[in-house]
Amino acid sequence: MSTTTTTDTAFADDILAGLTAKRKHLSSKYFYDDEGSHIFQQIMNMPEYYPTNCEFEILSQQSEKILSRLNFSQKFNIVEFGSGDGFKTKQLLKAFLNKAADFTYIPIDISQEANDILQANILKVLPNIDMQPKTGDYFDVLNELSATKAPNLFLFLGGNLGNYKADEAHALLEKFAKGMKKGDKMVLGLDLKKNPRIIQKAYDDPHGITKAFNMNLLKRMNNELKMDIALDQFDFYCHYNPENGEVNSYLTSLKLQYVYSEVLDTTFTFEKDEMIWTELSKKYSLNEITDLAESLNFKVVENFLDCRHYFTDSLWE
Ligand code: AVI
Repeated sequence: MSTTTTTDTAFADDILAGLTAKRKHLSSKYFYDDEGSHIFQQIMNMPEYYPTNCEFEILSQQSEKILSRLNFSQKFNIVEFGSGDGFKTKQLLKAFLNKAADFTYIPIDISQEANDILQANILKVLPNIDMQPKTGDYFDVLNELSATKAPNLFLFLGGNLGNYKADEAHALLEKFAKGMKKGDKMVLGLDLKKNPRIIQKAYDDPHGITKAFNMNLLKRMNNELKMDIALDQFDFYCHYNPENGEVNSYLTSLKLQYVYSEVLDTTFTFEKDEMIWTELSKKYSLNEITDLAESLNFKVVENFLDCRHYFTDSLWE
């Protein structure tokens, strides 16, 4: 592993741990290399993948209402974790500016390039916005901000919390909470439980795009860990369980096979039909959201729902 960089080493270590575990797993956080991010854009454009349109509808139609529930009496910060291309957030920012709200928009991303693209996208339509992107770790930036007097509205949109296991989601929100002062608020985008067939179709899509999204991780392993995985010897499987609200996704091995990684200098064995768990996408009920908020000493101010009640932007204080 001597030729890898620091980040690559984390990737290599995690893959090694995941593929040597009794129940093999890979982390969905590694889906998002350039190609994976491109495939995720395609997922968001599929008619079956409803969350994007739902959140777009909420932020286009209800941002003024969100603003009215903030009760900030002075200039405030809008701090966004993982803003992507800003397609949906733009709707909220536009509505806030139309209401002459006085705020600084602070998107945080680990990638300078992502911040540059976002800034160009936002400034194209909202040239007068006060925007101060920060590049770095969420929590370093949170620490910096906790020293400022201005109230903060934190945004964690897109249903990203659903990709964390229950204990990790709790720990993440706890860390957010630590960086918040009294009066600060947070909007959390959360996907809701609904007719199981609708959820199943959003992930087990007929175009094979979600399959490609998962398979891309194998390609990434081939490239970065110098592995010789035959992609056609793996399949994709996912399943929504309405009882616990979990979509679990897997790569499955189509035969007994041995795969060598030059970087890890390890040969991995995959049994026929062995499953490698790749992703959790958790769906919530409104009661679960209240319980989660209360377990962290937050209060749900209001759930802003789309017209079909598929998704919520949940305002917490
Ligand atoms: C980013 N995240 C909220 C998506 C989700 O719905 O869990 C990722 C995704 N995985 C498959 N489709 C979309």
